Amino acid sequence: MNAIEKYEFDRLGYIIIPNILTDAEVTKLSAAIDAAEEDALAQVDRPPDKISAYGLQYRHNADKGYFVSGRREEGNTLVIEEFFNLDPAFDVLVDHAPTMAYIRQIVKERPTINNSEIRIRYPGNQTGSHMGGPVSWKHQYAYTPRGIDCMMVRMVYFTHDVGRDQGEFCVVPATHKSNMPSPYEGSDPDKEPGMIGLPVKAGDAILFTENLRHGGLTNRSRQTRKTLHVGYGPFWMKSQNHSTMDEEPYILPRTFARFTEEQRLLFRSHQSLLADSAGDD
Ligand SMILES: O=C(O)CCC(=O)C(=O)O
Repeated sequence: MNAIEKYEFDRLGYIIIPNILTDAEVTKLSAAIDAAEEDALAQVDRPPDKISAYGLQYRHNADKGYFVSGRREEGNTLVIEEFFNLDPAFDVLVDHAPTMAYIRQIVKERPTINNSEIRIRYPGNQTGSHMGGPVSWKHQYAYTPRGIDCMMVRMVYFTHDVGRDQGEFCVVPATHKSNMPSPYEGSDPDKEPGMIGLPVKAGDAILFTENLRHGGLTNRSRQTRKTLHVGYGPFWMKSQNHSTMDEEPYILPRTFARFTEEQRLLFRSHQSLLADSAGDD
């Protein structure tokens, strides 16, 4: 993270990072997302296995180790959580050196991955505005004697271009520093004053603090928008996926087995480290 990126992240609450993925990574991840979508669509007509605290209905594929909500239809989103279990093609994003160079600068305690979702937004879909201003301790942005000192942050990776009216990820810049919640009625990001869409190219990523007000503008195109979202926070923060909220990281033994020690550490919470050291006695 160079001095300009640091300044802009502090000032605005997000930065766009061009070309953080190589062309080869984009091709491989894009194919893996398409395969994950087809796999998940086969689950969505079953009765739900789990209902989140927000009322989202999830189907659990226990064999492949993911949870899916939503369905493929105009105006809807398919969200596949815990996608690292699904396909080794996604392993490249675990301990991804260019990503970690950013994360280590803004999460000051040992960072772990607390959220992983494939977000597939069909034409007509939008993501309602949320966050900004005073938020839960889990999402706070702070500047302390250690510098930028975030709780949860997220990296959104793009494997295809997202231009104007194609369901851009959107933000109200600088609301991570606001002292008040948004006073505007509703959560329609298309109508919210100050909300701006962020067009990007394949291979780019957007890094933002969860304290920032954000969402997704309506996808007015015929292109389905597909993105990979990976959340980070201090090691003692538990899962922030809606399907496994505040539980220990949900990584299948076979996923863990193929990881390097550095990759494993990104899923080792405080509790699992304590359990490991108890086992050493
Ligand atoms: O990409 C979007 O449509 C919104 C994503 C979002 O809200 C998030 O990653 O927290």
